[in-house]
Amino acid sequence: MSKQFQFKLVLLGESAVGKSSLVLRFVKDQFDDYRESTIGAAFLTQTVSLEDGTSVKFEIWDTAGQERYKAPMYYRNANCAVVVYDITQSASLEKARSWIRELQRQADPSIIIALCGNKSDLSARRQVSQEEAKKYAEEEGLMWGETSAKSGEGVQDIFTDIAKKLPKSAPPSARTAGGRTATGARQGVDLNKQANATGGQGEQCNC
Ligand SMILES: Nc1nc2c(ncn2[C@@H]2O[C@H](COP(=O)(O)OP(=O)(O)OP(=O)(O)O)[C@@H](O)[C@H]2O)c(=O)[nH]1
Ligand SMILES: [Mg+2]
Repeated sequence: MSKQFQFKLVLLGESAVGKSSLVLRFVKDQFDDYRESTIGAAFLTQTVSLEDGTSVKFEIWDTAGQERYKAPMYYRNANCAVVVYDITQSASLEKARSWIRELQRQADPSIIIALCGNKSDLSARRQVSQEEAKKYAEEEGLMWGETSAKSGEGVQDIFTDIAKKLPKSAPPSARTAGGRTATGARQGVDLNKQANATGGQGEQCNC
C-alpha cells in the first residue's frame, strides 16, 4: 500500500471569488453557475496521488468570504492555505493581500501559501495582470497560479503543486507526539500509522 499523508488546507478570500467552486471542481469535478454563498465554512476531503507513489489527503476548510463569518480558527494549525482572488476584480487582490498579511502574522510559520487567481475563463474582463500577481507572489515567497473553476483549467495543478511541496516527514529530532514538531508546526500525518482515518467527503460544518 502506498504511503498516505494528511494535511489541513484552508481556502480564504473575498466573497464570490470562487472558493467553493474551486473545491467543487477539485473534489467532484463539477461546476454550478449559481452557487449559494457559504455560511460559516464547509469541510470536504480529497486525495491526490503523486508520481513518487505517495498520496496526500487534504482536509479542506472552505471558509465563507463574508466578513461576518471571519474566524481565525479555520487557518489555525493549517498546513497550507489557498488565498483566492478573482482576476476580474482588482479589489479582490487587495483582500487577498490582507489575508496573506494575516496568515504571515498569525498562522503557523511553516504554512505553505498559494495565491490563486480564479475565473481565468473571463480574461476579456481581466483587471489583475498575471505579471502584477506573480511579482507580488515572488516577493512574498508564495506559490501562484491562475485557475478557472468553470472550465477546470489549472485547478488540479494548484492542489497537486501544493501536495508536492508539503513536507512528508519531519527530521527525527524535531518530531514529537501528535505529529507536532518542537516548534509547534504541524507536520503531515502518516495515515498508514493511524487506526482510523478521520474526515468524510462533503461534510458541512456551520460552526
Ligand atoms: N466564470 C466563472 N465563474 C465562476 C468561477 N468560479 C466561480 N464562479 C462563479 O462565481 C460565483 C461565486 O462563486 P462561489 O464559489 O460561491 O464563491 P465563494 O468564494 O465561495 O463565495 P463565498 O462563499 O461567499 O465566500 C458563482 O456564481 C460561481 O458560479 C470561474 O472560474 N469562472
Ligand atoms: Mg463559498
